[in-house]
Amino acid sequence: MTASHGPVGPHTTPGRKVLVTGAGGQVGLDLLQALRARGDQVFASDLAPPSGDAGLGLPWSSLDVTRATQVDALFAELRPDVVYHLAAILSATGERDPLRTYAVNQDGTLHVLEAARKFGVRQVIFTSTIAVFGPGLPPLVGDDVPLRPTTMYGVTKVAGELLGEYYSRRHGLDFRGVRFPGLLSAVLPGGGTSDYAPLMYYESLRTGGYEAFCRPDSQIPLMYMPDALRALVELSLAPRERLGRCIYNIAAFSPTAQEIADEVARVVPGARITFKPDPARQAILDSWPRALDDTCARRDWDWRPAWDLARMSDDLTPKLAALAARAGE
Ligand code: VAH
Repeated sequence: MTASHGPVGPHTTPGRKVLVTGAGGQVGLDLLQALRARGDQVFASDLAPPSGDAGLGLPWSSLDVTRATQVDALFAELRPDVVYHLAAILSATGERDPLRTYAVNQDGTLHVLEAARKFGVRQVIFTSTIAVFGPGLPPLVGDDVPLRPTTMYGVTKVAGELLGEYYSRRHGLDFRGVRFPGLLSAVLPGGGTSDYAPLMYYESLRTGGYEAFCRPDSQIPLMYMPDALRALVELSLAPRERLGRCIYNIAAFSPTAQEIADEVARVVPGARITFKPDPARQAILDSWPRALDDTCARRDWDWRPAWDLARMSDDLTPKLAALAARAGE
């Protein structure tokens, strides 16, 4: 279920007490390992903590972020220095139950920020997304392009960005975040619209092919998980005085779905990838950026992606092959 990407970055400020919300998700499981590898004292939380090896031997707490009393109680008990707030329902799942998505993503973020204020958390790191943008975008989308999302997921992520900035201004909370592209890793995604990209690899390995729910010319920014984890650590450790903003676009590569299919055919010979666009998810994809401008992140905290599509394919394919083999056992 999990993939180890090893230590992240050259930084050495060990001993931070770090709490991760939504730690059982696609980003969380790899982030826990990356934080532990760099010497942080890591505490994980999610609705239902995983059992056995899946919990990585870390201390886990059950946490429903929609319950302010639960969030307060956990923050009071642990008194973390830094909180990585990942708990969220993604775009595709979110459209099936918008009110639950609002409760988890919007109320949940407010509860985390409020608990951070009350219990002396020094820094909150927020995972935002390209889904904060909406239709009518320029070819290259900068940080300050108007935010007009069409999904409840996007709406709540915009609100999360603004709430965090409010807590930063009003209460001096050190709030920082990145807008993630669609992420690929050896942990399968859970209910996103960008899932066609990792599933092209995974289903080709598992079953010999995949019917993608988008058009071949669909194009959104994507990123390999090791870059995403490094961004979360490097942004957290960047000197505050260098940061001109709270939330940053970060980019790696932006292939079309056809280009990903061609790449999958290279690393999984014989893979049969077909396209059958699903109107709802295609409309979401068409409303998102084709490419992100990450100039501000490059300038303020020296962000640079290390992985492109081809290098990612070579690294990811054996990991997903092992996962697919385990799924078939
Ligand atoms: C989703 N993976 O598809 C998420 C995301 C790139 C968008 O944040 O909903």
